[in-house]
Amino acid sequence: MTERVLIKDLAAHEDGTVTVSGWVEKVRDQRYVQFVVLRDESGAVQLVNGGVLREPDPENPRSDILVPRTTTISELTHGTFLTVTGELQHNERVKLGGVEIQIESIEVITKSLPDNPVAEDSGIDVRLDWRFLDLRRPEQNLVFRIQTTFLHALRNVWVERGFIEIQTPKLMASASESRAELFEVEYFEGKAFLAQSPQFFKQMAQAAGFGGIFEVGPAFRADHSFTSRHATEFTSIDTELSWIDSHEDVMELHEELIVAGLTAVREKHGEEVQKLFGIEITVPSRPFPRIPLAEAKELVKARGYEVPRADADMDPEGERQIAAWAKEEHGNDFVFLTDYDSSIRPFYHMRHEGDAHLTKSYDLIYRGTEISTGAQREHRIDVLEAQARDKGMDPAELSFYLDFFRYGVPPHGGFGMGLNRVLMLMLEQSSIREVTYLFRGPNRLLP
Ligand code: AMO
Repeated sequence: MTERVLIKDLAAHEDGTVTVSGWVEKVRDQRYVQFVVLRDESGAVQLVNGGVLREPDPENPRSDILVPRTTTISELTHGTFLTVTGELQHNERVKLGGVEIQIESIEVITKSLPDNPVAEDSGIDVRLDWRFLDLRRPEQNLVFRIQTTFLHALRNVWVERGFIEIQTPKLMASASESRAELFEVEYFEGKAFLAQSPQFFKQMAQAAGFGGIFEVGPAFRADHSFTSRHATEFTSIDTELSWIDSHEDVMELHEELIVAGLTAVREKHGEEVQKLFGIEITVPSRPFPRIPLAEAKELVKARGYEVPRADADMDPEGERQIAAWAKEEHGNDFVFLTDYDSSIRPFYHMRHEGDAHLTKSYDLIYRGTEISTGAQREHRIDVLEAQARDKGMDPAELSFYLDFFRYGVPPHGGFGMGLNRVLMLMLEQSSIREVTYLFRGPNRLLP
């Protein structure tokens, strides 16, 4: 492979011959000097042709100060991919990184069509149509380096705790969450459904004796909505663990993972995030505030907002209000809403012993938006079957799942967390479209 220097490393590199590769961002073609701004995945640098002293040519007295302009440079189009070798020079007067490269040779690897379809002020739809061009922007590149760091930090926690990573099937014979948001696909002579969550299979790992497990994978929801936080396909971070006493144990693991992820992002990318997004990565202190849903609704009411339906989940404005309360009272961007009413929770959530209307479950709110649902699961088959019937479900349809509970299963619980929502909120972006590699929504299946 060609010895290529990443542009971000040029400032620390000693003067001398270097080779860099990247995309042409700008060409300034002057009478005696040509400038090219070249960008790679790590940064941008100025390339110069001309304006340097050379050995005088006795035949041509002016050649001592002028290097000929080249049409190779004049004709470079935005986005053309080059490899350039030249003389690296540190020069404080160069605004772009304090270095420049005097071009010695240029190799045009691939030319770009001259009209860039993505302009600085292009709207999100144009940017998503041309996502590969949009992703060349340094802040977009940073999003995915942050995602890598965040997931790596989570994996470290799981691996240190001895959790096993699993990959569960995304083609299923039944729904895994609500029937309403289910994608049905043709499956040979029959039909299949796209997995809405690995819920059943992560619980199966508990019956299989895996103990702690995790999965980071796609989840599908036929959600015909166009909000900033819904996609039809998203990345779900899932974990499940055995031997818990209650949903409190799940919340503790959840906190540990969030703090590890944000700490790693802050340490590795904090400065760059400050520079490119103008924001701080903040790490929450533990424990995050916890508040039962019913109390949260009262608190929100006292703040002057009434959640429209008392028997329903918190609505988006309610979530914003409770987040404002958590920030004001506890200085925390995160808050757990706990003990949801069983009428608004799935059949597999365990209910409280003394009060069967309340579940041992929670949602985690980050900066006013739900990022997670978690719970202790019901592991007693008779209770589980009764809860399924209670929800109007036919236990026969769920027999493959219910069988997990007929042969001995430890008490367990877990959570699912939307990766795209976490990134959107962490980086204070207006939509998950900005932080999803390739967004999928009701109107978008391309590229
Ligand atoms: P739930 O349905 O609440 O719970 O989903 C968990 C988390 O997944 C994310 N999410 C979405 N993100 C983007 N677009 C969507 N359409 C979308 N739908 C959900 C959210 C949400 O909080 N099986 C349970 C989890 C569990 O109990 O382990 C479940 O799927 O961030």
